[in-house]
Amino acid sequence: MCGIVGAVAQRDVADILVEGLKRLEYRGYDSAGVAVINNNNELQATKRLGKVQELAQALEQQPVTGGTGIAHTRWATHGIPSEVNAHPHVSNNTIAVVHNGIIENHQSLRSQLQGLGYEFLSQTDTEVITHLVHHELKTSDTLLAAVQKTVKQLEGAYGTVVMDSRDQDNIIVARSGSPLVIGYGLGENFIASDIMALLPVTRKFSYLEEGDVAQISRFNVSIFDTHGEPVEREAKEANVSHDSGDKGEYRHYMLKETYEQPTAIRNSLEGRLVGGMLDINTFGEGADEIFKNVEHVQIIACGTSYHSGMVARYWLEELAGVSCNIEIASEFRYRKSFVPKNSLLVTISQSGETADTLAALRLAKEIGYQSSLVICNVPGSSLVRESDLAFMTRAGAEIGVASTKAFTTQLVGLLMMTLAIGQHHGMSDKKQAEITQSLMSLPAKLDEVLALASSIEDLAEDFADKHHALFLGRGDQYPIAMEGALKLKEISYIHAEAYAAGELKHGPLALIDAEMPVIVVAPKNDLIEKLKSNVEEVRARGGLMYVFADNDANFSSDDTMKVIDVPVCDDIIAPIVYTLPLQLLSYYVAIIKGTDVDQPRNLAKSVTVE
Ligand code: HGA
Repeated sequence: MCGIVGAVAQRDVADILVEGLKRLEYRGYDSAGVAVINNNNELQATKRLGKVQELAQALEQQPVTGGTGIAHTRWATHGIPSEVNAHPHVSNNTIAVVHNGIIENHQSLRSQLQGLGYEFLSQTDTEVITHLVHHELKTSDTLLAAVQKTVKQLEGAYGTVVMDSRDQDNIIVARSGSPLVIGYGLGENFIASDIMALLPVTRKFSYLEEGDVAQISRFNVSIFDTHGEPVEREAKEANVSHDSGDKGEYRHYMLKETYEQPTAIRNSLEGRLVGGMLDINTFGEGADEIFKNVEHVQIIACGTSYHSGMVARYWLEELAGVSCNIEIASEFRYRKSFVPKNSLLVTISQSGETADTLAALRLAKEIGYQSSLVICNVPGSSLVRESDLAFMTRAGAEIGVASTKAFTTQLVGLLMMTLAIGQHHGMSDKKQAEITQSLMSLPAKLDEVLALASSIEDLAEDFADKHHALFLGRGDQYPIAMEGALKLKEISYIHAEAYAAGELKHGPLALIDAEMPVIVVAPKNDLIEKLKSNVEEVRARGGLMYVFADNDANFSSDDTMKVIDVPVCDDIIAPIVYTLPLQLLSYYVAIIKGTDVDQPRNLAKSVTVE
């Protein structure tokens, strides 16, 4: 959350900064700002409420010039979205700061600084950094030293970039809890919260580690660790395409990313199932040894990733015969939990920077988890660097805030992990072959599902005037019902709940009437007769149902039920197959409701704050 870009160059950087912000807008979009130092050593700061486009227009009308600058797109935590609260924040017309994270001791620092005569203009926690740097500079030789002293006083999380209008040659950056990546150019260097922002200007990147402070100038980058000792952070070439942030022919990123799922899954499978055999190196060095010793799996995730983890629990226990628990990261990290013997901690995160999940991984290491594995879409991210093993989902850049291809490729990774663990726990050759074949059949199957788009679009009309919806599923389709409900909430703002269908009679049946559409995920499987009884319970109470089912499940449309015919598929991959129609349903409902599909209100991607 919150996107940061900074540059020290020999050319004007405003356009680079704004382009970077556009590429980071998925991280926050309630306001945006830029500050650039001009040739007279003056700060030119422009901020706008709303999207980066508003800022870009303001800069077109009143351009800023200069080779050193910082920029920010905000997702508010402290203080309402407003121009005053937008970053960069400035102290005494000299020090400008952008920040991602939360300064937890901001109130006491604010009082302290007010006592020293500093006047606060915004309601943000960030502004304390600005004045603190200004204050520390009075007794420091360099901006670097002032920032080093400042960060020692900060509690909480930050990725921050600081510049001083009197010094056009340097910007200072610091990381603790929120990601920052340095981009290396020729006679120019950059900083950003994500490499996406800098792909138009460089391919060479190095990630800052926790506690690092760095001085970035045109020809040099010096990094210091938490003790102030100089350190090297390996620079690597990124092999992501420059255009991966492009919407192409699609109206929204979410639709593009929904349609990319067959390709994303093909990429995710490529080279990993060699001759029908899983290549264990897919998970990294030492995977075989780790999987051999696993007796229990603890999955930790948030949001959509939590739902993929829930599906994995069904797979791990049923297919691999290994016990598995799953917990939301923000709960796990703040309670004392029992660590079963020989437990593997599995985290799931699209960005690899999810603050709660990262904190949970660090805690797990402290409390005795033997090994860790992450399912992640971003190489080099914090979770990848800090885990023993990693499965890279290869979904490609996902820009739509509502996750689509990241989710289904996570499921692919989790199914491969099930296979890998199962191989060490007596999974039969037949079962292994079945899983492998199912996985291989997925891309073509998903192409068939996407062909349902126009009939799902027709269905969406029925939801336009609804305020609530109920999603039902059983077994490994229960988490898919949850994901369907989350998607609908996120982008259409319709209140949606998901229930394991067997729970209906324990409460939610009371809600059923003609105003509460009920969406049922119903592939033909061992639970179909049970699910059909639940469907009858809804019908008997005047409920209207939308049933996603294959032919073999034997549902037929009537006055109270519309059946959407989903292609028949293997049970194992059915959770992945049934995800797509629900994504499409949410998308088309959101279109009818006229919401901002890619950037729904109040949300942001890459949740780097608690
Ligand atoms: N706390 C700061 C930055 C918020 C943030 O990092 N969001 O992701 C603010 O509220 O401006």
